[in-house]
Amino acid sequence: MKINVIGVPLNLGCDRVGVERAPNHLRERGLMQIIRNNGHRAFDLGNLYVPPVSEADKFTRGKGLKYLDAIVEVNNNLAELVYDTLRGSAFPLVIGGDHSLGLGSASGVGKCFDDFGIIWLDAHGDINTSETSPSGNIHGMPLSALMGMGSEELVNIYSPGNKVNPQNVFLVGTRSLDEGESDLIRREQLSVYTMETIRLKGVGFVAEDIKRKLKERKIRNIHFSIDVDSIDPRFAPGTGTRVSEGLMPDEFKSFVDQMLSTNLVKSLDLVELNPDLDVNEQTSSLCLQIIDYITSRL
Ligand code: HAR
Ligand code: MN
Ligand code: MN
Ligand code: MN
Repeated sequence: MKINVIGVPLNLGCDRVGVERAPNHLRERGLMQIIRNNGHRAFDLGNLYVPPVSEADKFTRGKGLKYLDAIVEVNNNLAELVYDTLRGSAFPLVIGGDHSLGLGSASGVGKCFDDFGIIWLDAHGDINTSETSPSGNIHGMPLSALMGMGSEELVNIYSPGNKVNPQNVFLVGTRSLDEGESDLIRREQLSVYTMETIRLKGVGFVAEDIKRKLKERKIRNIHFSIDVDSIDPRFAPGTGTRVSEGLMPDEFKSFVDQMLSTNLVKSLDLVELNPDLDVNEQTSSLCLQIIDYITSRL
């Protein structure tokens, strides 16, 4: 398969330095060779340009949406690159950077496949709006905007309006939700598989349930957005918003494996690795293992 690696050195969505270094950090540790060793034609499309910002740019569009203009610009470019990659029959592997990039990658996928679904593997919901966000950090908002909720600048990234049907969105590994996020989940009746559910029923059950819903809803294409903070911080400490009681690495792999075995996954994000916060390169090594594992199954 042809795989296009797209680096997104974005930290404006989490408002914390370090995460922007992840794409180059992984390249320097053999990222491209790992993909090629799995038999793929891999192309490194480099890093997207992130405009320089000053502290004064942080609140120019209101307190609830930090660095909005720069984040919109990066995501417009990312969406186009993901769309072009899919049109060229290649697989976009998007390496973050913070999770606000999910806005761009999923929007690019949505232009190519109108019936697509999103699997959001994450400790967090990332479905705040500017009104419900406690932080104003846009990496906590991409999923709501993709479903057409929240500020119109985020909703209208790349193309006007919502990108995905809430029925086609699956949150997995969730264990940290803000009040407004829980309200939205209830209101939209979203499919959420919390860590509590996973502990009760197992990842195997969750994967099967998602596969059943994919069939039921005739979803033919999936964008898989993976936040490394879904993994328990004992195994993945190098990330900005650690939440305990996460997935064990083998549970993570088993879930990823089951999703890839559907053959419906058409693009993938790996986000929120922060090399500055890592301990003995544990998290970056794990990310490379994950990429090896994923690309061995594509
Ligand atoms: N829910 C919190 C907020 O909106 C923190 C969520 C963001 N953290 C992430 N995203 N790493 O998955 O600010
Ligand atoms: Mn196409
Ligand atoms: Mn996230
Ligand atoms: Mn997260």
